[in-house]
Amino acid sequence: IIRPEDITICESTQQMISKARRDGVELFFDRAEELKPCPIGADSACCKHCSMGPCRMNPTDPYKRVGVCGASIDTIATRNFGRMVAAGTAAHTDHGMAMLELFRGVIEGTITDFQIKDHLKLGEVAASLDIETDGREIKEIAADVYRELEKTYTQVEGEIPLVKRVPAKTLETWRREGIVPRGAMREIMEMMHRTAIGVDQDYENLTKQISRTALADGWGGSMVSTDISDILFGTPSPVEITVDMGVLKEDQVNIIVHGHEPNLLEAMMVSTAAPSLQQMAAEAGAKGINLVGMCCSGLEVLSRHGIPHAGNFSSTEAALVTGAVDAMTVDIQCIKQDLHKVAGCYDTVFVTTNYRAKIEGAQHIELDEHDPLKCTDEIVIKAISRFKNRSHPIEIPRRVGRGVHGFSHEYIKYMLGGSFRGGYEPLNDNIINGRIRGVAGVVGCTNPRSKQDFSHVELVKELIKNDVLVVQTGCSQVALAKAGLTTPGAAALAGAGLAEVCETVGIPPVLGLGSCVDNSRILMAVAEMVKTGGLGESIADLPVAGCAPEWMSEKAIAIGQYFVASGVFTVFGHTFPITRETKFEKLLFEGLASKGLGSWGFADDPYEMARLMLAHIDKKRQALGIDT
Ligand code: NFS
Repeated sequence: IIRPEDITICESTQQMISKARRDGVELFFDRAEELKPCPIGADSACCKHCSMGPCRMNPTDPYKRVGVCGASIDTIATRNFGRMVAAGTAAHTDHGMAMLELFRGVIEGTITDFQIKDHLKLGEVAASLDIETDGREIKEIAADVYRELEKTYTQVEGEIPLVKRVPAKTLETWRREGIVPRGAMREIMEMMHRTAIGVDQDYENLTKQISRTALADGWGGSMVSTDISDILFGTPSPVEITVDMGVLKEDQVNIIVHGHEPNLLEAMMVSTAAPSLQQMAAEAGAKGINLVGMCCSGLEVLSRHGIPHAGNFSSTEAALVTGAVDAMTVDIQCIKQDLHKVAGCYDTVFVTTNYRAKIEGAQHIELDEHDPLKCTDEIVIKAISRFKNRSHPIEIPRRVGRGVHGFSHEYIKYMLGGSFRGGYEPLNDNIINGRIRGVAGVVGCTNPRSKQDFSHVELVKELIKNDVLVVQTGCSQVALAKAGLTTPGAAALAGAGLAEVCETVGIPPVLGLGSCVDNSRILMAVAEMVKTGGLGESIADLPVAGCAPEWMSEKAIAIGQYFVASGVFTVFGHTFPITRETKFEKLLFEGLASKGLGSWGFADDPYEMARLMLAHIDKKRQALGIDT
């Protein structure tokens, strides 16, 4: 039996693993131990796209065999990779579509519980789409923005609207390569078609569609999601937050919201603040109602409103083991089916709220945007009743981390430039003069197959020590927040150059940008860096790199591919879903870069990840002639 400290570096989760063992409750860490991955599947050397198979190749001798239809290892691995990208892109774009639908309801007046909150952002989005704003009503502008952004999904010809934000030379490369997305629905559909039995069997041709599909996520669905969420709920600006399981309160009604779309948590904020429900909680003997987020839902409201965050993907069951959670409510994505079962062990109310994501046997109370409080009020009432009847001993880990988060790319511009000359010049200048060596995005999931948070934290420490400014999203951001690296004081761990910049501006060396769809903010930041000048003409010229050290979701593969296709060197950790020593591997790891795109990298331990990223940053500095 593995010791908790070998499973995770998160002390709260360690403590809850021990408690779960005492309570006889199985967690996903236990199953990860029992269920060993299939080595053929892990190397993507298995094809099950038709009933002549499944055909298993030999990953150690990949060209020895072909499938029954004759499919080569390159065809098989590329098709598998393409379907992961299609699934990941579908997840982000469908999330963006839901935000867009909400926006349409607000504009048409059928949805009244949400409003257009950020007029400034609406104006900026409109301007970036060449929509006239002068002297026009907010609703008129919004309707035009809606119509234009809808094309991200439905357009069948031409280029998706937000490629207008892509630096000219990068876009030129995409056009030359034939990978500019037309519309997300079309790209995902075509990806699924071309990966079916007997269609596209040329790994290079398939890889072009993989890039085109992924770009429909990054510069399409994900970006729409971020923009619309900012317009409806406000663009984040720096806010101090608390994180880790110590944010749960023994004497309060604890409600955790876990998932991805911000509307559930936004509605829950209103319900938990309602005087009548506060009163009901008080009558039940509670000192208040404590609303807490987890995973990306949590990051959306942490950035915008400073709501506390209890932990990342690998801690969702562990939070229930505290016995202190009165209700956990979920919507879509990264919700483990066993949460329902673990919640049951502690009589925690567990509720699914979205028609797209029910769990067998779990209670479902649907969130209807036309009357969102009906759902969230009901959940709060159930949580209060669970509080009143608490029958399990409670053990809440004491740890609480503090940090500053909510760095939108707009805010980075403002903060570095000051109110009179907002812009990316100071960042570029500091990169050119060498105080900052480069910028790295460290993002993505945690995974029970690698020690939780360990690679995220070690990698980021290595990077900042070497004067690399780190930007973050997703579960990775939560890992660093728990580790205390998102405070301005963490500049003490940075190299002298980066520390000087951080101290002058008063920022942490690790900037949290939000949820996984907010990786689009990183795309916007790198686009701004190119447009500001001095660092080359395309994103591929920048001294930047990306990494998802503990990834697990297909969404992460889609994100990785859109960063690569945008020109960023992107390293994935612990496993990579392709067969080594194949032509497809060579294309992803070397070939794409020679076409003017970025490239993939892979490493197993965080120090090697850092070494690869630093080497790439230095190579780019050298090419720019700024390798002082
Ligand atoms: Ni991203 Fe958010 Fe976390 Fe991974 Fe899942 S919560 S969308 S996929 S596990 S970072």
